[in-house]
Amino acid sequence: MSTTPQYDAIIIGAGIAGMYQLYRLRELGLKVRVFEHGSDVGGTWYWNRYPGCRFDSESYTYGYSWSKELLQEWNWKEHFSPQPDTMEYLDLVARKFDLRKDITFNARVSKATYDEAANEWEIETENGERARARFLITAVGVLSATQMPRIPGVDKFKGISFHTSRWPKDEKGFGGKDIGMKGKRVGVIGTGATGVQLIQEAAKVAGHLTVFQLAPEFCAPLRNAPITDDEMAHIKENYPEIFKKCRESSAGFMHNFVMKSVFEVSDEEREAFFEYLYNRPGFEKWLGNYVDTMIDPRANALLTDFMARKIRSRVKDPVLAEKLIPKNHGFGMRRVPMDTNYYEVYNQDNVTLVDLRETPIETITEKGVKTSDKEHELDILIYATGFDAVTGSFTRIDITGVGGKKLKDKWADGPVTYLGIGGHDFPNFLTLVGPHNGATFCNIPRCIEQNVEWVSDLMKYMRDKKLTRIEPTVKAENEWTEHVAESSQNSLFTKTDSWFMGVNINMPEKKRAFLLYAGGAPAYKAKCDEVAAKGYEGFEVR
Ligand code: NA7
Repeated sequence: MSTTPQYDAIIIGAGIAGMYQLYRLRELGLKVRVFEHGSDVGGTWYWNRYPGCRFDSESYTYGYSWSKELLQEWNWKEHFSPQPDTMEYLDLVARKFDLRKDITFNARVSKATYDEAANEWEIETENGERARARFLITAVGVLSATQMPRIPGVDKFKGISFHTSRWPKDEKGFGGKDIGMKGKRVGVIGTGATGVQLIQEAAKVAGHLTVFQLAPEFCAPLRNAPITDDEMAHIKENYPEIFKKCRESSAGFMHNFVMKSVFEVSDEEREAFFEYLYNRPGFEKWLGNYVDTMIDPRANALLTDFMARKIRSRVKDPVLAEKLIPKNHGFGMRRVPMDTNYYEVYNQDNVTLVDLRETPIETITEKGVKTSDKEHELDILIYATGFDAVTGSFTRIDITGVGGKKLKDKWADGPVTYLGIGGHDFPNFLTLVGPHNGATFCNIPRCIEQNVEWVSDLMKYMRDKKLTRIEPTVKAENEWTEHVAESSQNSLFTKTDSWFMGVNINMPEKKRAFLLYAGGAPAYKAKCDEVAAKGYEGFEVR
């Protein structure tokens, strides 16, 4: 008899999605085990501990909405929560709902194989541990497969060096370790949302900070502030309205596009509205703008011009300002990093921008970074070079479905999925926030809750009806994959290269394909609800 532990469901990952899925399946009375690579819960917030790491979502729209008690118990300290506070919150959730007892930590799942005869999945961790379950649910995150740059010599540097998502832990708290940047020569490679957050903090303390920029992003002010006791009391009273607003918005935020064209208003009115949004907190200047700024290139050009003028007004040296203004994409066509004083950092004497388009990196050396014109000597070198986005957290696991078919091969030309929640030849395999899922372009916990609740209802349905196997049909997954492509056609996201499009300079082998779902969270939820109401239409269930 096999000694491999047996469960009703195995969940991979103990981040926001995995923690809630565990709770819901346990409530159904299922025997569940979570396998988590890290040594604790938290997912993204466990791994990303670099200084400056924080939400770009309003904190009170980000927390779980499913426990009224938790909503009343927890006090957010800032409008955009810093990583240590978020980890403290997730620690509270884990303790309050006693989640850790069903999680195996330090256990990276490296292999998952569907056993057709038994109609079960078997997983194997890097440590060689195995487990079996009828259902395999992935909660592996969209941005968790760390991607180092493919630059010669990355292992040569003798100083302190790591990727931002591997920042060491502060053993006494919830945040990252103080690695001693004070007074040191610090280098940061990468200027995406992560690099922008880190650079602002490093510039405060480094003796000298050198930023290696390949191509700039359009950053916009976050306008964070502490939450007063009165504000928190008001938030607690208004949670139902806050979550309702998020549910009704296209991306799960409190912001929604203004259903008006930039061309319907006068130049003065448009400029005044752009200015108003620029002074508002969070993503409102992106996701609360005139609707055509994200669809019509001419409308986007007006907003882009406004944002470029803002950068010019914030950077003293006009030549440097031009280097910081993106010329290859318009505002909001790629993920917008949120800043506090990012552009002002470049007015400081202790900060240098190295434009890698002018002087590319040739190699990393023992002492620092050698660009085509000189060697930049450093004590600390941080890689803020991003992730193998969305699909990477799947393809880095050896996942085998029916007849030995590999998920990696199925997705070789871009993902093929049904609802971003599963695929043909992979029965009983459910991908929370998988590629093409509505949760991918969303204030993520809002859409995670929809995903988890839908999967939990499915589990209950199957149990009540004594069904044991569910698999999307080829027709359904082809139709959904086409719908994903069609619904992104109008959006400007597809008109430039970014991780949304699966483009990664360090992974030339990755095919260009839209990895998210741009049809909006309400439309996605409506479709999932319709599928369930029709007895899980598009799936073969038996
Ligand atoms: P991103 O947004 O993928 O940014 C990575 C950055 O690193 C970006 O500026 C890249 O330039 C740069 N990069 C990558 N490889 C290299 C090499 N080889 N040389 C120089 N520069 C390089 O990742 P983040 O971690 O900042 O953010 C990820 C998401 O996390 C973010 O969108 C939020 O949703 C949270 P490039 O863009 O290719 O010009």
